[in-house]
Amino acid sequence: IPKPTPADKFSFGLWTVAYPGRDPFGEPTRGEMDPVHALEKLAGLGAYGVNFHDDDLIPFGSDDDTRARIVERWKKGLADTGLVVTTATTNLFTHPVFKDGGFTSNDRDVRRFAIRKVMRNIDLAAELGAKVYVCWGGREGAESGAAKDVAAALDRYREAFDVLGEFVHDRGYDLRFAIEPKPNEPRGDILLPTIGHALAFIETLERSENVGVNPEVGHEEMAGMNAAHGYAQAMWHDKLFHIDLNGQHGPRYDQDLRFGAGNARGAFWVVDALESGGYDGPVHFDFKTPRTEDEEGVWVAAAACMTNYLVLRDKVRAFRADPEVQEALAAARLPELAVPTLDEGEGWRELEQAELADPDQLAARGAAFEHLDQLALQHLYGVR
Ligand code: 3MF
Ligand code: MG
Ligand code: MG
Ligand code: MG
Repeated sequence: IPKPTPADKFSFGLWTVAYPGRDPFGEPTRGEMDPVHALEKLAGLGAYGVNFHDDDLIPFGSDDDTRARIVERWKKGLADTGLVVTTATTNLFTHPVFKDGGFTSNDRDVRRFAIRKVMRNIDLAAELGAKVYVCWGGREGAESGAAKDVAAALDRYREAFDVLGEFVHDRGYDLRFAIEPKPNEPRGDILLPTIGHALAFIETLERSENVGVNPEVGHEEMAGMNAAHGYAQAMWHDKLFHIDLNGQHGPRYDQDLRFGAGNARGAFWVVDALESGGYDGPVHFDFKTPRTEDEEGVWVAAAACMTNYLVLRDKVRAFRADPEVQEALAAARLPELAVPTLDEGEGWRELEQAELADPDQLAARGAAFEHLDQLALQHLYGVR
């Protein structure tokens, strides 16, 4: 069983390992976790980095002295463990003030408060060396129809990113934003529900080059989407700035299982997409240990996220290197898909005159995809 090392660049949200097991139907089953204890345990397991919401570290409403003390202790914990702050984010969902969202709340005073909350944590993120600032708009949405004017809400969403982009630029921070799409939960319907919605929205921003996406496997699968295809398209747009890996069993509530649990076949293709697409950012996990587990179970699950990534990475590499797979890829015409459809210098006029193949003959050609896919499954199942 492969062992993670910092060179693998695995990172965890502080909120993931510290999740105490609260759900809409039940009280927490585990106690609070000291953030510095989380650093020590994660470093011991071979992780590289951490990511945190402002409120994960500094309880909402802390006075300045408390805040300064917490930050100093956190910095010492980072120095002692060698963990890197890869990413930071803002909690714009827990406090009741955000019940109708942060950037898109109908209440203008809430929106102003939300942007300031983000600015304050960006200052801390930059100080700690984070390179990506994640924005998950979990409360930006609605449960009912007329309550949200989607066009006006998107105007306000854009306004927030434009002013925050200006803030980062004027402060001279080396920090990029990554929007995290999610279809629903905790709102009935969340704005920017998929990778595609987010990518289209980003193009409307003033500093769009500084904004990408942070897709989460489970969020895509909740919407019935193919997560690997989503990651691949985000990379095609040069917009895959960060990733949230976890596990999910199809369209249902957000399970946040450890990576590799849930849709194992989907996880294989996610790792393949990331590896073959050249993703080189932190390999970040956003999972929640089920509330059946005690703290021991939390570390089992955290370690398993990394183990499962490494196992799948070995499997996708073996799959890609397998000579029979290469033959099967050729038989399935993958190299041909990489060839432009029109010849060099050819345009629609030449195509209009060109001699075409006979459609009945084309239709008779088998695609040979089943053999290729079976080879992939045999690698996944460990029989090749
Ligand atoms: C919720 C999430 C969030 C985001 C986090 C980072 C609490 O489903 O995935 O986790 O990942 O807010 O921005
Ligand atoms: Mg999530
Ligand atoms: Mg999730
Ligand atoms: Mg997430």
